[in-house]
Amino acid sequence: MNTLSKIAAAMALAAAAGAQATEFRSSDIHPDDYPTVLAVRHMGEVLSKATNGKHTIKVFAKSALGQEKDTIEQTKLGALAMTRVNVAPMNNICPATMVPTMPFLFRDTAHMRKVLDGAIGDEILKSCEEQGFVGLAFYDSGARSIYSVKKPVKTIADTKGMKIRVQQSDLWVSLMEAMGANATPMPFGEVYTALKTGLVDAAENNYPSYESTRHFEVAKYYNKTEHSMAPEILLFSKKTWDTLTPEDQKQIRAAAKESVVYMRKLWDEREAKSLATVKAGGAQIVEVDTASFRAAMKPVYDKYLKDPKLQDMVKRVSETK
Ligand code: GTR
Repeated sequence: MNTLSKIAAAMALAAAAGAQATEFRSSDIHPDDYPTVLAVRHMGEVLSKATNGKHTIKVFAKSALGQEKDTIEQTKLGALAMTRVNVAPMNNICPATMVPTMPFLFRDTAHMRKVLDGAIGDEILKSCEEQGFVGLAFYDSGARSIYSVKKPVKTIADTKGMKIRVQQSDLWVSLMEAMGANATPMPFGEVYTALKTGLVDAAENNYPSYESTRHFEVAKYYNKTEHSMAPEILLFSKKTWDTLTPEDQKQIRAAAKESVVYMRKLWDEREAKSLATVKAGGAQIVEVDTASFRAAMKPVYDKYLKDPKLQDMVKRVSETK
């Protein structure tokens, strides 16, 4: 074969590879009916339709492929194409994800959505690329509040000395320390037993997670601290991404964006449904003096926002109307 025909043969092979159908594997720790799982499945349908079945997504729910830290690692290596996680386990890896995690940053859901849908959201997603992740989208995760086993939390005096489970992120440890609590970082899947055996006195999450994990059965007081609106993030492996054509990448991004709209509707419905379920299951919803918590958060901002770029980002978030 002469050089030209060798090149032609190689190009034909590459084209055939590009046209090959690919099933992207994606992971989630939540059960099959959870909004994040349904959203990525929906994204798969949109993508399959847009690519005439060339690309599909298979979602492995219920931690089938591991806890969030494990699946992040697999995604970085390219062993897994996608993972849907909270921004918290990305805080130590991709510093800009700390911004939307910051305590009492967003005024409300509308503010959070506006920021994450706009330029700031894009900047944060893009910043994970250096670490090996293509950030595709943010999903809602509502507001996180502390739920406790033995006593309610009404002001910051009540969290003093409390052992509270947090996600695996240094920022989260400091956040709890600012409340006077002792933070215990651990994977999501271990929290039920930790609450039940007294390893921790409390944990914190949104209504849907409090409900789906049945944590409300062991920790009856759901105290509305609403201290963070740390969103979910959908990550694609940069290693896998770089093997795709620009057209495929475009379709994947578009399908991810579409799934955000779908997810929000599911999320709003699920929050209401979960609240009703936990109340019926005996949970007490406790009103909290959130100002006392808010006033104690300065050390967290000072410690984690030393980088002027992140400080500026926080400023722009506050200025977003
Ligand atoms: C949930 C979130 C999960 C995980 C979990 C946790 O709200 O959807 O991704 O972060 O909280 O607390 O570990």
